[in-house]
Amino acid sequence: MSQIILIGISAWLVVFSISTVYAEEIFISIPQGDHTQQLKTVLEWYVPINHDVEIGDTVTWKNDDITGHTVTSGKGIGFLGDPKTDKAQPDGYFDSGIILPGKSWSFTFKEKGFFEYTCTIHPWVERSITVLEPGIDVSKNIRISYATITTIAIIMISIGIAYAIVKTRQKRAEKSSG
Ligand SMILES: [Cu+2]
Repeated sequence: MSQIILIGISAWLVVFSISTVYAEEIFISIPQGDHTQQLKTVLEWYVPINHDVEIGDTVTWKNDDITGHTVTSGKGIGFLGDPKTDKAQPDGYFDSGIILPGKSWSFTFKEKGFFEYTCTIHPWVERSITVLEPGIDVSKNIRISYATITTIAIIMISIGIAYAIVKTRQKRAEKSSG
């Protein structure tokens, strides 16, 4: 019985270690009309303001608009900001430079955190990427990292091995006494 549990846990571990190796590529559209300040709220209905990714994932932005845009980390000017007087505040973490219509640009996130970005040409654009530890979403608010799963699995394997050793010793003791 304990052998079956051990095999099960080992298989589970292998599956999870494989899935951490394959980082994903996430595609985000720079929507058509993004150069129009008046469309900001409307466009956010179909391009979410925030995207959750995992460490190691690559995000590719594709410019589906008719003018050039940038994907620049930092703060925009806010909904009520005036692009004539206010400017975006890049923080230097990433900057695509101008992405022409139809072109794409990618960035691989190697550290976890919350990263806001804007467009230096259209600074009312304010979106973000949340980089999470690789893991599994248990619910909307709970996320278990692979590190936690691995720790639990190692503890369970240790218990399984200890149980198997005790059982084997018991059997030997029974044989020698009987
Ligand atoms: Cu833009």
